[in-house]
Amino acid sequence: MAASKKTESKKKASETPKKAPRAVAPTIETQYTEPQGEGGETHQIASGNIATLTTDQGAPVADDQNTLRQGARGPALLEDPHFREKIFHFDHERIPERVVHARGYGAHGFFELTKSLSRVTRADIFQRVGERTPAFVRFSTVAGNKGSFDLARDVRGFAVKLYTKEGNWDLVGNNIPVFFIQDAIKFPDLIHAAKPEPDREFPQAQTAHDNFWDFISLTPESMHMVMWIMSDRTIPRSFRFMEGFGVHSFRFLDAKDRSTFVKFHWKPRLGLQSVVWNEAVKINGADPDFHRRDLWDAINGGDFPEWDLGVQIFDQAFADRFAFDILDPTKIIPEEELPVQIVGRLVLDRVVDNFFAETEQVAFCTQNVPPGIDFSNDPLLQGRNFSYLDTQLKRLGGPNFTHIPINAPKCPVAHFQQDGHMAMRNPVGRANYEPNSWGAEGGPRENPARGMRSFAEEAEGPKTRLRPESFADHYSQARQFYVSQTPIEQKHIGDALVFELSKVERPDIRSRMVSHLIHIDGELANTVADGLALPMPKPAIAARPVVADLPPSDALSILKRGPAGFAGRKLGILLTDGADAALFNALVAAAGKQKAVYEVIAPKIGGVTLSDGTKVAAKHKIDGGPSVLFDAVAIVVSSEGAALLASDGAAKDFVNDAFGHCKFIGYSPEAMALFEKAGLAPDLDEACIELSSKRGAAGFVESCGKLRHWPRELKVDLDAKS
Ligand code: HDE
Repeated sequence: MAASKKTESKKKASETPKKAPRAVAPTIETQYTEPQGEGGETHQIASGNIATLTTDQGAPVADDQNTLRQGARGPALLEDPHFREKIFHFDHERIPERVVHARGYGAHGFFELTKSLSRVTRADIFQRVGERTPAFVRFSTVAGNKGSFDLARDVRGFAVKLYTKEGNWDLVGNNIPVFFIQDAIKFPDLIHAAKPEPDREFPQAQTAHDNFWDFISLTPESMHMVMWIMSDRTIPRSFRFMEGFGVHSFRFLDAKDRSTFVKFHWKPRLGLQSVVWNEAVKINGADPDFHRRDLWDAINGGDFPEWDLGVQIFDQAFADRFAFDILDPTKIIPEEELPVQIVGRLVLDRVVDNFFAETEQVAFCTQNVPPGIDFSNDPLLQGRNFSYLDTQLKRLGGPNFTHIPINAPKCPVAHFQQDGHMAMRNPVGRANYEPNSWGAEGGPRENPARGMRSFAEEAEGPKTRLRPESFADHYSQARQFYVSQTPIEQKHIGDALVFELSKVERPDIRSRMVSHLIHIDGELANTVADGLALPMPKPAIAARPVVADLPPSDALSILKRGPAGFAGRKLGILLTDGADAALFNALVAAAGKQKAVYEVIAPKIGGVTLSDGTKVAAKHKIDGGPSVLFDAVAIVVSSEGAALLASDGAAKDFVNDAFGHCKFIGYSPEAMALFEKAGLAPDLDEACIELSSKRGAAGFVESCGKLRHWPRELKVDLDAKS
């Protein structure tokens, strides 16, 4: 009470000069500390080079702490323009989140052409080797809302905006090369089924529920995609270690409008990597922002993520003889059958300045293609071309979203569209129509030579709602994907199916799903039925006989496309007071040599004092830095430190999780006391490496490049044992 009276008297004293808005002269030193309530906070007043706070209209603001009141304890006055405007703006801060792909993270960079494609396309971006085109990329999950966690089991969006000299090209792809459905008309059903169930609004950001599997098990065309989403592709270690795909067949058009088909691929230079499911679940608790933090840290640390752009180019003759319809988005063209040619690289080298302005407001539209790139008749792509423009109108509130800097082309824009909400780019001059006779002042004119032209594809036939026969094989490529995986990857697919279907309440849905798996792989169907304790159902009716002998494709496996070393990965070093300084230094040097990063975890955030007296600051306290946040861990402790950790639940979880997730573990001999208490000592294997010398540290970090010691999983997992 006393304090508020004090505030009241201060306000009274300053009432007179406040009658008119008063700019605080920026050169006058006016910083003061005065009690503003119980807490007596400090407020900074404009001075020196600190700018003066203003309203949206530019009027300087004198007091940003108190609304205008009738007497210090009286009612607020509606006339207070600053309060009114501030709250008004706040109340309207959010725009509708994306109906899908709401959670995402973006960064800037460039595309550089390494091989000219001028033979097959006149697209300007593909003409001159060495030329760079500015790019913005947004990665996303599909099902979760904007605030959901990063390690949801989900498809990742991989949307690339290329600001070419002939207009923006949006290649709006995913980290999986096929999709659930063949026709855009089923998209709302698919997404409704995947999103939280409408009555209860859960579960968030996951497909492990009845509605999703009900829809999927009634949609055989999804089976190829089911194999991909149940693989570790949907729990990537980071955006930096995943592939991207344009999915659909597109067309390239050359200078004479001759067409070749093309499929686009992004291949990460650092190799593919995913986490394991139990780890994903724990990462979501430990750091729900794991993927966005990873991208932010890597770019800010100068370790710019990089992808090669690959193209599969083919003609109509190839399309005619290929075993599947190249318009069917549930099919791939295996790389072994049609090699991927690398034609450029994409580098992300700048984080955003403002998340909302750039990542939230970026608007991708599949229909944004420059001259020289054209669409195929893929019915999913055709539906998307309509949908994306439509969604931006809703999300960004009007037709002028290309005036927002992140969406604005970086080449000249000239047309007769005008006005509308928030118009920023307003044409001058008299003519706003065409044709006109105002000559050069009459505005832009069409340009048949440079302009966008479509492929003159012949089309005829009755108007109909028919799915082509050539889209009817739903299992053969699903099987091909499955048999292309390493045994441990196959196990993960089985585990994921058992996990997801165990969350499904209705036994008939579980059973219906297994009835499809029988066509994909008998062993997989057995594993899943057994994991669910379910009698084996009859096989689903297949519209086409399954082609069981499609050759395995190594390109479909994550592990066969893993990294060459530990570069770009993160080592967690758990330290205690008295830990061996030489060993710590050797680990740090070895990590640096491998172009990996490291972070220190310690009992207290203030850090530790090593054996030689040096102090090392910690990045994490043990329970804030569990081992799931690292690709490999080293436990470097003194005897006293080990004894201390052996009594700590979080420290025991740290080593147990690292072990259970098949990570490489380096340790100083003293750490054995912790392993014993954690119950691990008898099980330590060759990927648990004692670090007794400097050379040992270097060898350990090199081994970490293998990322996981998979044989261990078979010993620590009940599903593997049963
Ligand atoms: Fe999308 N999709 N989608 N999609 N999609 C959207 O557009 C849609 C599909 C993809 O980071 C929306 O701006 C339909 C396939 C990505 O901003 C919306 C169909 C693929 C992103 C939309 C599909 C994608 C979206 C929501 C079936 C992989 C995020 C907000 C015909 C090739 C882009 C928005 C970003 C976003 C519609 C299917 C990828 C509603 C109708 C297939 C990466 O317009």
